[in-house]
Amino acid sequence: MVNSYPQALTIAGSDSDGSAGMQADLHTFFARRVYGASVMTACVAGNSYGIHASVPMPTDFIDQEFKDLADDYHIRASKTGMLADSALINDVVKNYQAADFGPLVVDPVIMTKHGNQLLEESAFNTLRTALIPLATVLTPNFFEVEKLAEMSITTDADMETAAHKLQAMGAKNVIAKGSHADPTQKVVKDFVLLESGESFWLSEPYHETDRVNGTGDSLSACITAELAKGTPMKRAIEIAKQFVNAAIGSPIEVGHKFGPVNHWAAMDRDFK
Ligand code: PXL
Repeated sequence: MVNSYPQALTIAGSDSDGSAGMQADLHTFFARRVYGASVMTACVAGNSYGIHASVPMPTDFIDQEFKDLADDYHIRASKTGMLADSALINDVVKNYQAADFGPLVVDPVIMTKHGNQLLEESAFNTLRTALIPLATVLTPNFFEVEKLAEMSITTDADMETAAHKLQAMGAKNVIAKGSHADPTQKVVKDFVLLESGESFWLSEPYHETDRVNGTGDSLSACITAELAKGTPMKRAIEIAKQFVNAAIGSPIEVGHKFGPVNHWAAMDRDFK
């Protein structure tokens, strides 16, 4: 018997230590039982101490990666991760629009948790004007919400205003991720604004651990995997938040400093 699995695509950078980027996306697709394809946009050399080198892929190579998938595969949902610069964003936009790659989850990767810049400052506007309007879902972290909405956030009301600003840029659904900078906080709260105008906060316990590499990648990849299966948007977002919470809550000993999240702990779980 031949089994059939929905196919999803990550358009992202490779992270050599496997903790973030494309590798975290593919782990997540696997854990949610979705077949994962990848368009590699850049290559990053790093480990749990940080990123030490980064090279973008040539755009004609990226064009070929997209063409090969369009010619053969049936991609039901896609996500973007690290896109490095304006030329790369424009190239990804061109290729995404040239074929049917399903709904698009945009994780607007700008900087790692440890301060390595993964998107040139000069590309922020290209991200806003060329990519965000294509986003079925936009998944900025706290820092990216502030950068993209061009405002500082201190209250829940600020976060709600910023999410509406991002939706006004063209993203259909927005999940604006809350801060986890305070080691005494009890929960991490994300604000969700759906295409219908419905909005709500999602809250999960805060875990005090350094093993959180790949959190944002895994959240956006989990939403992508669920959309590939046909899960409704609100449910896809709820599952993703619980998936990431489970992956953070059960650390594994990989790397000596800022280790990866644990996709096994989150695998095949029935989330509420
Ligand atoms: O987690 C953000 C991220 C995305 N993409 C790549 C990365 C990282 C963080 O390290 O290396 C390639």
